[in-house]
Amino acid sequence: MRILGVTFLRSVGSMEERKDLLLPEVCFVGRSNVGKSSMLNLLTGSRVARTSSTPGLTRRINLYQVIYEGRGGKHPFLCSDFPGYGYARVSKKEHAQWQRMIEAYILSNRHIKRIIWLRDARRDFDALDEMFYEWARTNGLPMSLVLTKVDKCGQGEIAKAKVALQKGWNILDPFIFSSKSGLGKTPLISHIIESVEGGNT
Ligand SMILES: Nc1nc2c(ncn2[C@@H]2O[C@H](COP(=O)(O)OP(=O)(O)O)[C@@H](O)[C@H]2O)c(=O)[nH]1
Ligand SMILES: [Mg+2]
Repeated sequence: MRILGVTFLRSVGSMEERKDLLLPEVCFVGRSNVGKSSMLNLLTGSRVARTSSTPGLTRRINLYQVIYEGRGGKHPFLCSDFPGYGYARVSKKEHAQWQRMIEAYILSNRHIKRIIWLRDARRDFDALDEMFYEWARTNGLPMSLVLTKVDKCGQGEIAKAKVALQKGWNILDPFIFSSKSGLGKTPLISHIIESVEGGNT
């Protein structure tokens, strides 16, 4: 299973603006600055997504077409890079707008095969993470958790983060990932392609 190429398609603010694209979709969501764009670049071996050390700039959902080779040959899927939540300088009102847009997009989108939820391996859950996780769970969304930036962690820290997730949230076996070192790239690509090839839509 491999990824062969990627191209940027468009930025959208609603499902309406993407409904002509009849492709299975995988969403990358998480806090601002957690490493969503870097992950997309690493997984696709490209520099297609803009990464930034200044968080909070993306307001729309960036759609990319990814070509992969799976069991059934070569096919495209959509990868959506979501605007991040939890950016400190965003007002309550702006956050509410973000939430409405994301919720409407996800709930009205029948093409979604998986939501890849990125979290910094070193951070504990806060109110926003909790809200997002509970919302996704309540709506029965197919979601996988990726702990990012593990190049900054020791083995002990990763193990501790896993235990906390299991105890506090009943989340088992998150993916361990680093865009910097490339750790976890192969299993994550396999997981994404398997999600695209299986399940709903
Ligand atoms: N050390 C380390 N830094 C990372 C990693 N992934 C992203 N970053 C850095 O974190 C910042 C935000 O990354 P970006 O991909 O733009 O995050 P996004 O806002 O979620 O799209 C950038 O400065 C990246 O270089 C990682 O795995 N390890
Ligand atoms: Mg980004």
